[in-house]
Amino acid sequence: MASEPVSGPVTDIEPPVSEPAAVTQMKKDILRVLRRRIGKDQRAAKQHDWYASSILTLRDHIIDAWIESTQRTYETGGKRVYYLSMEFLIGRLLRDALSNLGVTRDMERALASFGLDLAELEQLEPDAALGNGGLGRLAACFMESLATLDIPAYGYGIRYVNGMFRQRIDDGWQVELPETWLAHGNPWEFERLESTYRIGFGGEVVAQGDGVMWEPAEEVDATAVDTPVVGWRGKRVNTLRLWTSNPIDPLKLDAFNAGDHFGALAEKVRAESLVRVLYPADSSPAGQELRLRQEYFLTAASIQDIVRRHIQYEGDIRTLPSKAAIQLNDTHPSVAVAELMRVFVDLEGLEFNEAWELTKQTISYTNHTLLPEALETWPLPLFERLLPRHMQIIYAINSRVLREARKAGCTDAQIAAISLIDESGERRVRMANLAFVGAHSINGVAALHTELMKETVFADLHALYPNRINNKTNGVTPRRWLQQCNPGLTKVITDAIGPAFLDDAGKLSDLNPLADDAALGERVAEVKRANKVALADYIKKTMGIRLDPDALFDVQIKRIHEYKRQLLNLIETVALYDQIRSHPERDWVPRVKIFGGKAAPSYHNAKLIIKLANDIARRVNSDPSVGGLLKVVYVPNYNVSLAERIIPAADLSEQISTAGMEASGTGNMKFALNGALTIGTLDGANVEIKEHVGDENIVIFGLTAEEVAAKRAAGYNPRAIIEESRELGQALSAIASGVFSHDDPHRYEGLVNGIYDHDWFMCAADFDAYTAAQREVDRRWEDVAGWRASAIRNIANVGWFSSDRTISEYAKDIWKVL
Ligand code: GPQ
Repeated sequence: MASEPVSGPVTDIEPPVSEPAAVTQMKKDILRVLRRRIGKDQRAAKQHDWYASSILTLRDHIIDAWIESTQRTYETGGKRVYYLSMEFLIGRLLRDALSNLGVTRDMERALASFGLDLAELEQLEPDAALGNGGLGRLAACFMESLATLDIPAYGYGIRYVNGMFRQRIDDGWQVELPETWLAHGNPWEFERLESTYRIGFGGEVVAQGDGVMWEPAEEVDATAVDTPVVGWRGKRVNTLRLWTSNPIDPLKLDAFNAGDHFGALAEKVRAESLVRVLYPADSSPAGQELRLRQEYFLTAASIQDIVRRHIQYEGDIRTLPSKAAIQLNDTHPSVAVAELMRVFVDLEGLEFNEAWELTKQTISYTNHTLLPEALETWPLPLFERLLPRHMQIIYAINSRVLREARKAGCTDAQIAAISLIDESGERRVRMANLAFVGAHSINGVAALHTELMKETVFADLHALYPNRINNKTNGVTPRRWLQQCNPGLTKVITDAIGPAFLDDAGKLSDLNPLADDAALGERVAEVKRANKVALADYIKKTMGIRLDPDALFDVQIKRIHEYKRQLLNLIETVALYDQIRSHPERDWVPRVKIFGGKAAPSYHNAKLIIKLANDIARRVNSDPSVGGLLKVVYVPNYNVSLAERIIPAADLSEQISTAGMEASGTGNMKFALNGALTIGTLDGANVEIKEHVGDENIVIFGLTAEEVAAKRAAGYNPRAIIEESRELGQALSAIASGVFSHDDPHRYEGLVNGIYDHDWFMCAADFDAYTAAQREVDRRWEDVAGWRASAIRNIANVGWFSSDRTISEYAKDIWKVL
């Protein structure tokens, strides 16, 4: 559809006889919205006007259920869940809302009657990319499952004006551009000026009566902007409440009148900079003052909102834990522990001891990484300058905790590890320890990760408080990650086992008895092929690369991080390229290696890995001697919407992190749900995926977490391993000597030397096992019926990884709301 006026009758929307009443109504509604709210008639409307009208029409459907849901919670006095997260990686909402309300078909038909294609309009919606990767996407899946399970919940986050950057690949290098997702307004959101709270920074603590009071030096206003979150079948609509910041005094008129036009606006600029951009560092703390300000801004606004709501309806702050469960998504909002204490003690006048018990009962914390460099700490002087009262409270909590530790017989070394203050160098506040001591529940995100939490980062805290750590294996919403992104497969499954799995993903297991059914295998394969053709078309159109849809689509899409080992995959790709050229007579399985992902702008090696992937792609794709047996594609600007295109088209899912380093992974679940086989290490949730799908339906390789740790302890020598493995040595020297980088032959020397010298992520140690596993994949692929049966067994057995299951565990064990 071009952006041209739609021809045909303008006002005549008399329904054809066969048209359902809902469609007729939808058509009327869209036209009314187009006229009244967009200010256009059918002749003048452009694509974007139709898109906005469709969303606003749908939004009207949602509002009634939203108000009803909120009302119901007030009336029943139910406990609410508050999910505090610096990231919500939502993606597009139109298809999600249509599908969950069950009106996709109606909307399609209504739009078709105006000559419009819903699928095209959907492409106009920008991704809401208020997150980096797994952690933010998990929060989005959780919001959807909370609504689906009819649990009253608020997500609290920040309305970043610029979310995750847009990635362009220029000559193979990543270039970061600001993503302006709000440029055309956001039809989903509602600004709530009445929910505005003052947030302070800096200043000093002064005596007041018996106690003290914080007098901040600077203040900004936090205003709520709400987005409805529709659950499956529209049962409940919850609220995602994102905070935006406003200056208290937007224009200093005296300064302006005195000619200082910039100074007059300084406060506005300062307030706006707070929510300007999402920090693009994944699994590594930004360490900058603005980030701490953002964290406090989110936390303080949310806590005020929670407390205000509680006092308004319950009257007594002491009953907060029975009406509110606050979940901290990683340590980013963990200053909530000190903030809630400040509210209880300084503002509500409670005793410290009582406040402390209430705080712990209200708060719980999820840990998402064990990487020591990823654990957030703040320099004490910075923390104290920005949040002087919170610093005092943290000291008070610390002295209490350390007294308990002393009483329990902890050694000095244990006490040093438990302390909220890291005294080993420049003194720093440890946010993970603060979250741990201030929470009644600390959970990991996969079984292995949770066990490692107990043994490593939290060993001493766990010994002191042995009942707090628990596991909640991650999940993904099957609505977005099966039904919406893969309607073809959804239809095939429904035809095979009926629709019950739509309401309970566990029922996908009804596919198990049919796994070897040739007819079903055929249909699943047809859908997969159609998805691969669609992806190939997209790649042809956007990148000019032609792909063979009958080749094995081998996909690694995720943030670029050394521990995720895209480099291992690339080295194996080079080795395979070499093998194909040396032995063209062999029966190679045609492969397409698809990569995608963003690197943190300051992460040098990650950016170099992107360049390497692109250098390899250029060389391999233009080499006629591989004869189309190998293609390498780096898809630019990987995001939620691209994941929705790529995952349904994947045959093989690469989950190859160094064992012990990926807390869970959630992409692994999405791929399996869409019938891809996994090649992976025994890391994160891969371990549990293997248990669910069965050893024959997954390809596991490499060192275990235990072996990795033992090897490190024993003194790992990658050079010796490389000398033993001809293939690895050859691939590494090809990369290091500039075979893929004629324009700058030394480009990858440093990267390759890192593998020879320390190889922290053990690419060398796992290389031979990985190549062997890849050849095992080839063998399985050649057994067409066997592969199809495996794909079906993957789909059948990963229903457990639905975020509905995860959320119901949180609800029962941690929040006590089910
Ligand atoms: N994760 Cl700490 C992120 O995406 N960002 C982060 O800053 C941290 C963790 C991921 C983690 O790496 C994955 O293994 C998990 O599956 C994901 O969080 C959700 O738990």
